[in-house]
Amino acid sequence: MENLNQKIGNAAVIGLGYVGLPLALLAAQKGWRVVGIDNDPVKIGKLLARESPFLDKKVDEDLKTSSLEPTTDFKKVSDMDVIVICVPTPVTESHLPNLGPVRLSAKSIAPYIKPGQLIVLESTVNPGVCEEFILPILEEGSGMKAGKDFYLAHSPERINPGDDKWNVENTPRVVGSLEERGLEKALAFYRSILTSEIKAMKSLKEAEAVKVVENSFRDVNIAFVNELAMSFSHLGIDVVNVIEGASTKPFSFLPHYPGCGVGGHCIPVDPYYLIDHAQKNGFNHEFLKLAREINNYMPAFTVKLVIEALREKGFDPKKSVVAVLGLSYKADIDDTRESPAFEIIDCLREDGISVNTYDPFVVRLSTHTSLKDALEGAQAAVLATAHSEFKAMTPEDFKKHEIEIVVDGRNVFSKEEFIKAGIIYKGIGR
Ligand code: SAJ
Repeated sequence: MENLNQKIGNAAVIGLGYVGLPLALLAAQKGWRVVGIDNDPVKIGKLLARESPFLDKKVDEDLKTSSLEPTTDFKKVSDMDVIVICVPTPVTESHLPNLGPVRLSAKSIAPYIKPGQLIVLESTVNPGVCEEFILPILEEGSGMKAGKDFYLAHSPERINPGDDKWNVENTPRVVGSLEERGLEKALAFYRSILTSEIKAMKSLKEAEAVKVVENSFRDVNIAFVNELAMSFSHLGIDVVNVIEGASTKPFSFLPHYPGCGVGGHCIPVDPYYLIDHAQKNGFNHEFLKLAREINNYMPAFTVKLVIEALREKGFDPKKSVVAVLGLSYKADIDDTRESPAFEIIDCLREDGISVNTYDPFVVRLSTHTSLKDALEGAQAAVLATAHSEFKAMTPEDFKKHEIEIVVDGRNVFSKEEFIKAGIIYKGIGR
C-alpha cells in the first residue's frame, strides 16, 4: 500500500550548493538516510572530507557529524523514496533562462527512478517548467508515467545566504504537485524536516509562480528606490532619509534601499524567467523589464559619480587609480554571482581607469590581498559591498592613503562626517 504519509526514509538531494547542501544536512539530521549527489567531483571530495565547499558556518559545523553520503553516482537514486533537485537555474549573457543544469539532472536520474518515488524540484523556474520540460524527460528516460507511476512536485527554495534568522528549517514554504497523491507525499516529506508553515498550492504552476513573483516583487521595489536615488541626486534630496521617513508609516510601506546594483542568484535572475515565459505566451512584461533595466544601470550610474568626482578634483580619469572595495553581491558572504562590483570594475577599466580591488571574503579574485594595499596609490575608492570590515572605516582610514574621493555604493558611511573631513563623498541618491 502506498505510504502517502512517510515521515522517514531514503532521500537523495541532487546538487549540493547553497540550496541543496543545507537541505541534505537537515533531512539527515531529521533521521532520513540522505544521499547527496553532485556532478562536481571536487565538491564531493571536499564533502567526503567533511569540508563545506562554500563559506557557511552552520554547514561547516553540521557536516562534521552528518550521516550525509556524498557521491557522484546518480544510480543511487534507485533505492530512494524522495529525490530533490536543487541545481542552479541561471540566465545566459542575453538574460535568457538556462535550464541546462535542470535538464542534465533530470536526464541523469531518469533511467534509475522507480515506481512510487517522489521527485521534487526546488530550483527557481518559471511556471510550466515542471510539466512541460522536466516531466517529459523523466517519462521518456524511465518509461513510466508521472502522477501515476512516480510523483512530481515543486517547492521553491527560499535560502537567504548570510541570514542568521531565517534558515532552511524555519522558513515557510509552498508546495505544488501534479495531482493529490504527489502533493500528499511532498507535504509529508517537508513536514518531516521543516518546523515552518507549509502552504499547499493548487498546482505545480502556482508553486513555480510564487518564487518568481516574490523575487520580482523585490526587484521592482529596488528599482523604484534606485530610480528615486537618480532623481533625487538632481534635486539635492537624500533619498535614504526620505525612505527612513516613509518607513515611519506603520502600514503599506516596505523599505528598500538604493545601491550600486542588484546581484545574487535570485533577484536579478528570476524576473527574466517570468519575462521570457510570458513573452512566449503572448504577454510583454514592460514593468518587469524596465525594473531590470534600471537595476542593471546602477553600476554605470556609480561609475559616472566616480568620474564626475575625479574631474571635480582636477584628476584625469585616464591617469587615475580607483580602489573598488567588495566583490561579493551582498555583505559578509563570499558569493560573487551576478555581483554589480564586476560591472563597476569593467566600466571603470573601459574608461581607461586603473582599478585595484579587495574583498576579504573573495581574496582569490581581488587584485590586492589587503585593504591597505588596495587603497595605496588610489585617488578614489568605491564601496561596492557593505562588508562589516568596510562599514567600520572612518574618513581617516581613507585620508591616510591620500584618498580624496569616496563613492559609497551601499550608502553605509556618514556623509556629513566624510564631507567634514574634506573628502568628496558621493552616495547613491545622497
Ligand atoms: N539590494 C538592494 N537594495 C535592497 C535590497 C537588496 O540594492 O533594498 C541588492 C543587494 O545589495 C544584492 C541584491 O539586491 O546585491 C540581492 O539582495 P537580497 O537581499 O535580495 O539577497 P539575495 O539575492 O540573497 O535574496 C534572497 C532571496 N531569497 C530567496 O530567493 C530564497 C530573496 O527572496 C530575499 O528577499 C532576500 O534574500 C532577503 O530578503 O534578504
